[in-house]
Amino acid sequence: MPEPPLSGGIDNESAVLENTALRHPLGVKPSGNALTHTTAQNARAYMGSFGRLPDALLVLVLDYFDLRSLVALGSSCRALYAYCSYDQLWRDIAIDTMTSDFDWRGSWRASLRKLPSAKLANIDCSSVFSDALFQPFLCSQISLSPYVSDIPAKNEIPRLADLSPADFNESWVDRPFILTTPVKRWQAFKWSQGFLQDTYGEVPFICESVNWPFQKYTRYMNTTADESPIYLFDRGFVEKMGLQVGNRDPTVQNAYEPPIAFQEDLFTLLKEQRPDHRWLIIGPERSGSTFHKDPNATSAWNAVIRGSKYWILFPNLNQPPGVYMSEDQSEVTSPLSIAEWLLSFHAEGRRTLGCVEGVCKEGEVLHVPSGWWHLVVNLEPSIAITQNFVPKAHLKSAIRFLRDRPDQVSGFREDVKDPYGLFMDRLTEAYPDLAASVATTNGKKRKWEEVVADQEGANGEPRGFSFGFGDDIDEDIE
Ligand SMILES: O=C(O)CCC(=O)C(=O)O
Ligand SMILES: [Fe+2]
Repeated sequence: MPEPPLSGGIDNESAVLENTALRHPLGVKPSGNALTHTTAQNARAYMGSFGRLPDALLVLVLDYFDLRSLVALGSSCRALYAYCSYDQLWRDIAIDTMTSDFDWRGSWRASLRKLPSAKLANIDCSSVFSDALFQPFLCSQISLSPYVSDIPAKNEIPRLADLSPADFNESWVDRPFILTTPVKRWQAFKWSQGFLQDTYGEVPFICESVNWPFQKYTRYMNTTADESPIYLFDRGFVEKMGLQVGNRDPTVQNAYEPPIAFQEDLFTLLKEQRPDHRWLIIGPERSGSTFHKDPNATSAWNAVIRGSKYWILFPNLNQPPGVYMSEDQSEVTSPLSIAEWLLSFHAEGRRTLGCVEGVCKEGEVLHVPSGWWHLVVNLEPSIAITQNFVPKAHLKSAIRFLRDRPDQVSGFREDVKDPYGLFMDRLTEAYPDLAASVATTNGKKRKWEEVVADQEGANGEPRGFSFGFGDDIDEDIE
């Protein structure tokens, strides 16, 4: 009788890995495969004291090693060669020691060793069984299509051809949706990678914790095999690229403007003191953003200029599976990479109440309502612009956030010491009635409170000390 096939997730997959393209570059196999090998066939037996450390702990320990130590330890035996070649360890060192002459050579290890990838030793490690090494490789290779297709009808993000500001405020301000035709105007700008490279090749952009000239980032982006590729996420792109925001002259090519539905934005009252609010986002396939809510209870639009993005969103109070939050909501713990979340929690997420999902294609814009959780993954190399804004319907949420969670307020310049007071002052100047309707007796007396006091009723009773907007749209923020 033939031997029955192995059962079980990754281990089972490993049974067929040897003959498929999904072979770890050094031949490392998932831990479960050790069960079918004798101790003598397991390279771990030759690792000395290091062999006593559990798989994941060994990787954590090696994360403290410097470059020379990794090279030295990696030359001692096959298994330690596999562990010490783990590119994430080299990435951490490279990022900690980044200099302007860092030259990307296809992998972090090749770059730090200043060798072409092909010149690195390629030792057969098929007798090394390690989930800690195999899992990140598997995650860097999984096909995204099973996760982004067959979206249940009830989860589909609505798609609208266009939307007026009035309709947005009336019916859509609390719902994710995709606008399918709003950004033709700014497609006039040549947003190709090649054009950007020729024009801004030497200009540094913020790419997570490194600041790389655009040329260096594109070299990285086009050849990286990282499980979670570094993402270009730059808040100063308008100034760096000399773009014109809101210029409607059709002969001006380097202009873009927010889609009309989103042009009401009460944070514009903060003028040059407003917190960071617009970003250029560029990344390869599989790059993206893990679960988060947008800053300061703002809403956002995200326009895909090149490529496409898969979005999955959950309403404020429906925490996505696999995401944990501290009680005061100041810390979100989502220890999983995007691929790990898709592998482990996507199916459950899809069944969770309130979950919506969809693909935002080139030329389309997605709306993220204030307070919604979202995870985003690029399905192909993508270029996008995102902008955060405060529509009137979410004014209360933004004010409460600034007032009640000062330690979580983000993106303001350091010299803005009291974002809440500043915003209330500006709101009072521009829209005294609106400010009065959201005023509160909390905190010190401020200019806006004086204005409210000036408006006391004929009998001396204070007016305006209520949050009444005639709707309960933001009660969940409390
Ligand atoms: O990766 C993306 O495009 C999403 C960005 C995003 O969620 C954000 O800017 O808050
Ligand atoms: Fe976001």
